[in-house]
Amino acid sequence: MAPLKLIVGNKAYSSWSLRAWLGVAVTGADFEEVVVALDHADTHERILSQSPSGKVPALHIDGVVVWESLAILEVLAERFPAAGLLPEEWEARAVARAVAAEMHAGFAPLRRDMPMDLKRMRHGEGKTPDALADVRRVTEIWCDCRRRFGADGPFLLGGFTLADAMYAPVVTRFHTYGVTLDPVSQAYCTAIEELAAMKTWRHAAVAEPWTLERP
Ligand SMILES: N[C@@H](CCC(=O)N[C@@H](CS)C(=O)NCC(=O)O)C(=O)O
Repeated sequence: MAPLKLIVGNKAYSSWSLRAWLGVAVTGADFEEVVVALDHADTHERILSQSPSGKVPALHIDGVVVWESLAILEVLAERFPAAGLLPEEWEARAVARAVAAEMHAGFAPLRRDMPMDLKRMRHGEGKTPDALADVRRVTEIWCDCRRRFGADGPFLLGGFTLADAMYAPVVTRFHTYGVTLDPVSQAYCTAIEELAAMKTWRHAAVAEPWTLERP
């Protein structure tokens, strides 16, 4: 297989990019990374030359371009089955897909009011009633997954799967905005933050030259 190429946005702010990047990172495959700075005059043109939707992330794999973070994760799960991005057991696999799809399709208030920001702590901001309702649903999902499937590891379905990639930016948001969590959710957040790939991404995000006041 030719090396993969992943197009991402600013690591400090592009939560959709983080999801796909984690998926690629856990496959262990060689990949080229192209970072396109968001909110610049040429951003749209640069992304469009690599991604037909005009959005990041986009994955170039064996001559095919795949866009949409969840589709990228599904393709990676299919092409790299040993990476375990989808659990083997059918019930866990079904739930992984359901909670990943719920993240992809929903939680608009959480995404609007607590945008990912790896450059600043924003305690005291973002905790609108609608965002806090999303926090309750997210932590309900996490606690349910951990109770039902968490015996074999610290992640939602035990081992790291595409569901964890989808929720990883939410973990960073809870940290940035100082959201108080139940012990199970807090332990899950720690497991995500301790991932080597997550530390690599965060480190690169902090070193980026671009800083946005309001991501
Ligand atoms: N549904 C898409 C969302 C992608 C998205 O909105 N990406 C943002 C960055 S996080 C983007 O490309 N923005 C560039 C722009 O709108 O110019 C996915 O899951 O990949």
